[in-house]
Amino acid sequence: MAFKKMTAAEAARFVKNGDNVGLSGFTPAGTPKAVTHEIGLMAHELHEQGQEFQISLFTGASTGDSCDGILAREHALKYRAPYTTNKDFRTAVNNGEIAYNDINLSQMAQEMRYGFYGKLNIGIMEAFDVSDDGKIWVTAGVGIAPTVARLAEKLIIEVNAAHARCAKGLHDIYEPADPPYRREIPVYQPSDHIGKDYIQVDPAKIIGIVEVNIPDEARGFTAPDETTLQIGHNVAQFLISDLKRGIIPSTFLPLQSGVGNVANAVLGALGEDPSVPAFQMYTEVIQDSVIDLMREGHCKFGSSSSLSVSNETLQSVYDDMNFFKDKLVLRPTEISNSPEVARRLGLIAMNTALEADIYGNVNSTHVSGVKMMNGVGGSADFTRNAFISIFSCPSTAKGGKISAIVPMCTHVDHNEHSVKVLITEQGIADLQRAKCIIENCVHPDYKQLMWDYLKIAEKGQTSHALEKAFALHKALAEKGDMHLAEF
Ligand code: 0RQ
Repeated sequence: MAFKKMTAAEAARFVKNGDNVGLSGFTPAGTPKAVTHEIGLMAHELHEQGQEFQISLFTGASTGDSCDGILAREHALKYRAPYTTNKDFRTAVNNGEIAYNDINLSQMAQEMRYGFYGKLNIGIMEAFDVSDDGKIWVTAGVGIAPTVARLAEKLIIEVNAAHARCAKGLHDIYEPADPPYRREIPVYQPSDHIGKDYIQVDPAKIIGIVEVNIPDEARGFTAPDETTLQIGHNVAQFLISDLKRGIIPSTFLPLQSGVGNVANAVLGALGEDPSVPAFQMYTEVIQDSVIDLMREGHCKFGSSSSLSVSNETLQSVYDDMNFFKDKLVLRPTEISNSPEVARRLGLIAMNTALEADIYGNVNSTHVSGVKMMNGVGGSADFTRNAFISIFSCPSTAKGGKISAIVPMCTHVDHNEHSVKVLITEQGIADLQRAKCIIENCVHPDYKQLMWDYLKIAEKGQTSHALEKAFALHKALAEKGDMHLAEF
């Protein structure tokens, strides 16, 4: 390799106070780990010396503790986009310490190219190989890597030996032209390849290579329980019924699935149900359950921006590349989440709500309307453009003290115009009308409260009693339990 080799600590010193920094990867998959950790340590040192040090950070999606975690704890982040899941980051954002721009993931790369965020001073990429002429092969997640590679003034590459070279050929790197020159994105099937398997950069931009051997910081899932299994079963029932009615074509349609415990359980349930046909996925994250479904033949193909799987699963995929090579493709997020492609392919979008209201508006991000949970992620990219958009969640949270179905959402990420189906462990609400949602999705403990609310609501296209719409949230804030709401 013709490039200068350096330690992660040496590489971190190239990052200066006020810099805009971009990373490869999507979720901890494909995200550099060593240099960002060292940036955190450097921030600590500089702050102890009384010096200012904060950066603005741009990624494909969430990262691991070696990035968002340490940088939040060391007060090294001034601005961050577009999505994170880290607990310490969440605390810092909700304390008002970090300017967090929670934007639709499909828009991140193009907005950087449009110049909305200023110039990109430095890009840090995780790769499993780099050629002397500037070809970079990224690892288990792509995210905004092609745009970071092109826009960054300087590039640092973490070559991570934990990712086997046999992953070559798994990626499909394509960056659309910007308006007014953009043409269609020519993906007509989830398995279509439209680009190259590497990112080409001017090698002169690569200021250093950091050799590491660090596994991904995969998040563990809570094992499916009775509630999430029932939600999964209900989603499967809904899809089978729409197939039988001829609403969903008999060839079936590609599935998109969000992240988290609920999404993981739903996919598992779909795979176990023999009446659900073998399916393809066009999605942004492939979780462990999908890899199992591929081995079992339930999932025929997966297009994603990342393999957000446990390290054991990732290694097993790498070990079995002959089997997986023609069943997986990893794409930049603006392609995996492209609204144009989602609408063309007719995706069945399945995402998760924190709360939903009796009209089908969905809050996926803000607890009680104020505290950020994770972010909207790619859920809106798909929800607005899918063939059918399904949201699911347990009907209650926090041991039953919170009803996930409320009269009015305290924050709306997905509105009634896009959300077509709401599913809890209680049942399925296909038509987004108040009575149907209360009858089918609300937990029995909260049904009477909802009927009482409808009784006092002023009649209209969307009936509401505005002064009482947040009575359940008020009861939760004041008495710790939504059951104690009074109208
Ligand atoms: O809290 O962990 O303290 O117990 O929220 O809830 O039920 O474990 O659900 O892991 O599937 O996450 C919406 C957050 C769901 C996720 C969300 C509490 C609950 C628990 C988590 P604890 P569960 P999941 C593709 C698409 C937006 C991004 C997205 C998400 C915690 O799916 O971030 O979809 N989605 N991206 O107790 C207060 C309520 C609550 C509540 C649940 N009503 N009020 N707390 N909780 N409901 C992927 C990407 O974009 C990368």
